[in-house]
Amino acid sequence: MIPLRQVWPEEFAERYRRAGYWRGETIGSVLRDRARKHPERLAVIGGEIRWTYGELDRRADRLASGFLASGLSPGDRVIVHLPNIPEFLSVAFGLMRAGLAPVHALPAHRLAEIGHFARVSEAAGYVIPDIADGFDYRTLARDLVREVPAIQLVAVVGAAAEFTPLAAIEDAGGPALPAPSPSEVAFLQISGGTTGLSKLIPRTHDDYLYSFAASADICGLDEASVYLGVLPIAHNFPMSSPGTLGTLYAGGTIVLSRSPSPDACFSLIARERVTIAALVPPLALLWLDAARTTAEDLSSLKLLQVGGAKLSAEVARRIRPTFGCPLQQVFGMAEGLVNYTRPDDPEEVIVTTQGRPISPDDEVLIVGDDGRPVGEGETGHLLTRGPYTIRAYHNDPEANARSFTVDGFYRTGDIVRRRPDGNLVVEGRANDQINRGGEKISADEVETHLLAHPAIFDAAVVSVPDAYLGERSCAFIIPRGTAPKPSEIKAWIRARGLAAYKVPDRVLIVDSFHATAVGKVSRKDLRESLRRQLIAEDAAAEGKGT
Ligand code: OOB
Repeated sequence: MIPLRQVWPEEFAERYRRAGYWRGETIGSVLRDRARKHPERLAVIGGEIRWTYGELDRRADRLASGFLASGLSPGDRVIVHLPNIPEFLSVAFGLMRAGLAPVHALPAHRLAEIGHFARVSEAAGYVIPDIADGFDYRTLARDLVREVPAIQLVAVVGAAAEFTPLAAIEDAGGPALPAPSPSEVAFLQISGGTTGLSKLIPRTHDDYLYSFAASADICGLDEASVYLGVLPIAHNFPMSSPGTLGTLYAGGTIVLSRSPSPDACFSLIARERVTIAALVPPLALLWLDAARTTAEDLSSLKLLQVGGAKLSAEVARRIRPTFGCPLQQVFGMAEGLVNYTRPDDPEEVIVTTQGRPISPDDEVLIVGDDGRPVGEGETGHLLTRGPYTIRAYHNDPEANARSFTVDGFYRTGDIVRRRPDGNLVVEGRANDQINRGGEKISADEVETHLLAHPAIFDAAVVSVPDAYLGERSCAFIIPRGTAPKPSEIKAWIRARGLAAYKVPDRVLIVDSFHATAVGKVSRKDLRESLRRQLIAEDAAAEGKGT
């Protein structure tokens, strides 16, 4: 088994320790400490469940012992594939306390993605709900264990069928817990995926704890804070920016919503007096619309965060007047660097920028295509290095060679400029990642699955601007023989076991790629050319009123 590692050169590690960023504590110890201080305070609310700090802490301990008693050993990886339920937290803390590394999959992921995570992480366990959002995760587990026999434990929240009920693991008892080291990898996050499949991101206790603790400070969280988990809490944004972990760090209360809809969330905000919530831009639009006519009392909100994709200034401007609290733009990545506008920034900064880094030791480098730093205020590629930005992906030497400079800077793939006041403005992306309302799609990955279709000769997946999602995906298909229907092509992608958000929104059957596009030396140029052509054609069609 390839060990999990995330190592900074000693001079950096020393600097981060000396500055007090890395405190030599584990994520599990944060919960332990808060549970000792205020065991009776509410830690997490979800559905019918209301767990105090003491209760969450006890459940995490029991699960930690139980996982080890079930045959897993410290160092093993366990894919956590849970929706926004309190058990997500007891499982994640339980695994980390046992020295087992959670691999945080998103609820939308299906067999193609989960199988990939399982293989690359060499996972030994898989934790699922029975049924969530109408999908039976046990069928996915059956397919997974057939494909990846190394999975020895499938734990189910709810009706377990032939698998192991989580409740049984919690009651199993087990050995004394190991003491994970703060510089060890605590868990694996999933990258958005640029060239091909998602990479796995090993995060250490030291680096991650710093990122959510500092985020909690920046967002002014304290014991009175009530955080609404709207986006899937496995994602880095709602997990650590400041998210669920930042809330526990501050001693606040987490409220979990199973649905991001304004109906469900507004009544939770009113009932639990929610103070902070994190959204992606399309959700912010929905919430803005619904807030105009809602009967619910939203006056407890103190901060509304929006991130994951670019928020337009027009929409940003409407947040404060509508919700009566400041907007916070959040521009981050699972690999590390997170930028925030600060709650007391001038409105112009909040509305038109994506904020500035968490840490004084976040190094931000903006370079041109030639790799040299651009002039002050000019647009270029964002590279970054810092106390919570990784130096390497797990077990992927090629991606590492591509994604990191020899000096250890992470190439974010984002095109940005920095204003004189230090705030960053995101101008676009350099590579072929489609950002569909915060959900990231690799054009490469979808093309690979399209090309596996017997009636597809060639395929190119591009992003097209979309008023609601920011970007949508469009697949250009050159058929082999009789062209399949667009609906068949979409069904094909689903049947390949890909997450639904990766199904192309639009499928265009073409005889050949446009004259201007053929002969392009790279796929990247081909996609860009097709994208421009499509945008021009759509604009022309709109002009004609069709
Ligand atoms: C967050 O993390 P990921 O890993 O799903 O995606 C990272 C990418 C960034 O490289 C950038 O391309 C895009 O998502 N992005 C934004 C953005 N926030 C993220 N693009 C424009 N404006 C923004 N505000 O998405 C993530 C992780 C932690 C906190 C917030 C978001």
